[in-house]
Amino acid sequence: MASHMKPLVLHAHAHASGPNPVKIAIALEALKVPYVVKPWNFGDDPETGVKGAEFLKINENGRVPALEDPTTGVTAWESGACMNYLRRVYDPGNTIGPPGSSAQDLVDFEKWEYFLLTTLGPMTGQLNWFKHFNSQRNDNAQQRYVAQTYRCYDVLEGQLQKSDGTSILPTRVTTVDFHFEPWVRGHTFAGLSLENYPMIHKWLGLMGAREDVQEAYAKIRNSTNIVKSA
Ligand SMILES: N[C@@H](CCC(=O)N[C@@H](CS)C(=O)NCC(=O)O)C(=O)O
Repeated sequence: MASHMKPLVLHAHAHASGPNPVKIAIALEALKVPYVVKPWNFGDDPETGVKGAEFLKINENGRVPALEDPTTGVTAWESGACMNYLRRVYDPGNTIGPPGSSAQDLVDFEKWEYFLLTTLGPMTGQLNWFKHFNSQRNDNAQQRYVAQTYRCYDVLEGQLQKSDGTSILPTRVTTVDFHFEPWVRGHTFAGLSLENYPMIHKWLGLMGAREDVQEAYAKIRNSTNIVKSA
């Protein structure tokens, strides 16, 4: 990357517990794009909270990730939009985008991206909510989201068989893998097991061994410029 470019600002959660900012950090690491992580608390503290006035100026939806690029003046939020911005602007050689260029290749890329964004991610998110955060115990809701998340794992397991567990789209790792990585890595927090998912287990091991993945987690975990705790 050009040495004169200003680092991008990745807005993330202060305690690195949310999966969505991690995806974007992995892509930034993979592309060797300079960035800093700005951590925010959950909640509505006006200065430090994702639902507070300062952060709502960046993302009116009050969620992380958000991504600011001082070189181009672009602000993005929604991890899918952040990811595709990075691909368009910082991956001219298409090293982490669709592995092929046919109409089918492009649809394949998008369908797995959307499957994570609309289905596996939200089902796991709801499971985490009912398991860890809902003020009332609701076994019925929890069971539904366990079943739905495992159903997504079934689908992912089948897809990974095509590459013998090396990448979600056959032939190479793409941003689709980056989208799935933190959600699947969080399976233990969600109370799920990979015992019946050998391909997912293998893929997660390979992803976790990558330098860009390790750096992404470390950088978000070590981000400290938060003003105060909520
Ligand atoms: N669809 C959004 C989801 C973003 C999201 O839910 N982020 C979580 C952290 S992983 C968050 O900011 N939660 C704080 C809140 O809901 O107040 C995306 O893909 O970026």
